[in-house]
Amino acid sequence: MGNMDRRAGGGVALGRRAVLGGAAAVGAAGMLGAGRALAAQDVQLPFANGMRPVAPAGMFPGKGEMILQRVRAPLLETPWEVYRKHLFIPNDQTYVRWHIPDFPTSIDVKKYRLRINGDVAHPFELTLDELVKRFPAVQTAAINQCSGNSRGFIDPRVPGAQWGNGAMYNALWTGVRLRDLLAHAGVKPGATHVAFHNIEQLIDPIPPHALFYKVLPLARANDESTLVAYEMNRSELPLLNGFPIRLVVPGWYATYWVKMLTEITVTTHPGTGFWMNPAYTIPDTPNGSMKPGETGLKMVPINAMDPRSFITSLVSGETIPAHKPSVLRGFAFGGGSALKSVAVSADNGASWKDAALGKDWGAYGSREWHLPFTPGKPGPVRLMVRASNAAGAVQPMVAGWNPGGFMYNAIEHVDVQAV
Ligand SMILES: Nc1nc2c(c(=O)[nH]1)N[C@H]1C(S)=C(S)[C@@H](COP(=O)(O)O)O[C@H]1N2
Ligand SMILES: [Mo]
Repeated sequence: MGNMDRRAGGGVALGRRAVLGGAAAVGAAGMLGAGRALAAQDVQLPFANGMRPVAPAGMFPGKGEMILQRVRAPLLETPWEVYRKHLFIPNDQTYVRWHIPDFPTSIDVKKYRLRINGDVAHPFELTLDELVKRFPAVQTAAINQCSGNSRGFIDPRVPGAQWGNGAMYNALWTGVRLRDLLAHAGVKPGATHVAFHNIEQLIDPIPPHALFYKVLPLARANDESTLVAYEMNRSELPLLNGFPIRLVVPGWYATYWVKMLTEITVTTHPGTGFWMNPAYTIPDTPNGSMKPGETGLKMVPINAMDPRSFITSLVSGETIPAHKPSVLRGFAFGGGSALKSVAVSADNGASWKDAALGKDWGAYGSREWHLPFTPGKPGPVRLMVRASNAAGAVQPMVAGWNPGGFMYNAIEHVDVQAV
């Protein structure tokens, strides 16, 4: 146990307090909203059949007001207003996505174990306290984005959660490097993949083929950015976002970010479970894009994200004074590689102006942008925003299409009126 005495720095005091602070106990009935009236309030997501109820603060444990996509298993969307106010999304308003209806509504942190096994020389297991104390703590900003974020905008529409843009959040993650855990176990030569299991399998008679487990290529698991995280925005993880520990795979879609992680198994197998294949696969084409109805394409597991950018200082329908200087603002991220540039067009994409970028939180986090803008003559103005990343990906005018409705990243716009 080479790391036995090593104490991690900075975030760990918080981590220990959070992890040792006791069980996150929640009544099952309260959690699932049974017997609680929904709010009288609705919100209209900007697509056909986009009307959704708003879940009031407290309907779900640890969560404020959220757009209610589904009660069980919970699908909760972050209201757009939240992104207008925060670059790091507060823990009580980060979106929530579970696949399997029965997952624990309380966690006994004393009994919780993380096992590392499979094709390794020294399988081992850790209590949460050991995980925090024995391995160095790392902090990184990263976007958690559902593969199906913005699915409601995909044309032609496809089945699945009809999210608006609220199935993403930028957060500061604290945890240990997965590769430190793997190195400690000693990965055997010939291993190619790492499988991640979670607590759901322990509590429910789920048929094995339906278990939610995910598999990463060994190289991605060993990337220095991949973490087993125990804090989000310097607090313990909200129960619904994976308390007490989850996988964080910066730059890759959140389907790999296994919550309530219990077991890490090194293997020679890419994984056959439903949630690896056929679910969460994309055509092996640029941007995972194909024509509706096209056949014969090779399907591969979804992987790195594409760049996206948003305007937050204005929303469609607002009026702005003509001829008066103002500053446009928003946020952007690069996806699988660092954000390179953000540009704005006020003439339907004929010309673009580069925006200034705010603080760089690292390749995988969100970044603010701003650009001075003076509307010309009175009348309608469409403002578009477009991001590009270090790998050369640029947001397209029209989103790609695939049957899963994944990877939507078209150029966003707001329609305002200069008066
Ligand atoms: N244990 C577990 N982990 C999971 C899932 C799940 O259903 N169970 N869903 C995955 C998917 S598809 C997404 S989009 C993210 C959502 O993370 P969040 O709930 O923190 O937003 O969790 C991932 N990790
Ligand atoms: Mo997802």
